Amino acid sequence: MTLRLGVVLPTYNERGNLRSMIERLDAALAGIAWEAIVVDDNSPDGTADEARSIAQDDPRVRVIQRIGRRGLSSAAIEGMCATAAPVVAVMDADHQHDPALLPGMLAALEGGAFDLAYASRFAEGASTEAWGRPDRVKASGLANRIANKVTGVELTDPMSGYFMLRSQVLRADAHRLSGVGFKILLDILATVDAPLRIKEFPLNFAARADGESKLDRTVVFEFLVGLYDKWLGRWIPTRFALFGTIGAFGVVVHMAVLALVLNLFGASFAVSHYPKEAAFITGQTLAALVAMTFNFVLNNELTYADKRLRGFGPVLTGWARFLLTCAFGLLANIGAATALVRIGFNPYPAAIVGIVLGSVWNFALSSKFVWGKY
Ligand SMILES: Nc1nc2c(ncn2[C@@H]2O[C@H](COP(=O)(O)OP(=O)(O)O)[C@@H](O)[C@H]2O)c(=O)[nH]1
Ligand SMILES: [Mg+2]
Repeated sequence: MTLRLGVVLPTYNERGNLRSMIERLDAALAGIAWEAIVVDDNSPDGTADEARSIAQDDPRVRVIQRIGRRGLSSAAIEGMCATAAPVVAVMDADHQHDPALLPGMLAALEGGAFDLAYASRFAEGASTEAWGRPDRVKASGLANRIANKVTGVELTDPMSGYFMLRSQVLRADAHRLSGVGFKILLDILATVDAPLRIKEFPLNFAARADGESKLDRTVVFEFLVGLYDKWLGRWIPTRFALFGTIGAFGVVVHMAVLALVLNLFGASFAVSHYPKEAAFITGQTLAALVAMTFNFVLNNELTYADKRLRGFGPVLTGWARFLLTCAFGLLANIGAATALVRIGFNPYPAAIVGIVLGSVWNFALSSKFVWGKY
């Protein structure tokens, strides 16, 4: 039997869902030669081991275990490139996507009338009741409306994570996909130039079987980041843009804390010999600490959401490393700006150069030293 369909299952902590998921694929795809590719980002719950254990008895199941990487989109892309099947599908491993739709989707593609089939949570006849998450339904609805505006493709659910297309179409443009975030279908729609003939399948979106959602908190944020990455990311890398934006907010925080200290405690320093300086030094130090902590927390939550430090120990170490990085960044900033002023630059542009240099330094170093592997 010639292989007809590859099913990519990106997983993160789905150990408890995997075996029954493969059983359901087997039942739904009776009579079709298929394989499943589990792309696991080294889940701490041992999902990859579970996948290998299933694969020992069922060689149609294959495993890609990625080390030190996170991300649904890039996992899906790598899985889709790893199959020899002419048609490839991507679906969640948590039973929210009904495998019974697969044969119909495959028939639509193999019949030649369509290039892409996908399951919509919001099409006529679909439902999201069983999901039990009205908040997520709302967020997805909003994101879908924006997505339709910017891609110009009118779909009821471009944010769907359940779709199928010819592997060749995917591979032809795989190098141009952004691979950031989790909206892989949207990424494909916005990237592939050839007009795609799309068939929609209404989906009864189920509740997740076992475990918890990885994407709950960040849906709308990740969506916006994905859009940015698609349109501006090639000029200013997405992470740096986030880092810089948070840094700018950090400056505001710094000024607020400084003003607070000067206003509240400025007077009580009047007894000392150098009243103004003492208040200022205290305020400036406190403000810098608060601003750096603010930046650290926000970068940990947003810029590096995929590598987020968790737990008391790792967060504390990360925070200390971030402060250290910023201290060196400040030296680079002041050093460069001073050097420019010495050779006759106007102080303000010199200050800007210093700030940019310090930020690049902070970004480069913290990405390795705080959130990377050092
Ligand atoms: N490889 C990989 N899979 C992921 C990642 N995040 C989520 N997934 C998987 O992608 C699918 C959808 O994620 P889920 O948390 O259920 O998101 P939700 O359905 O939007 O709440 C599930 O099979 C997850 O295990 C990731 O960073 N890497
Ligand atoms: Mg899910």
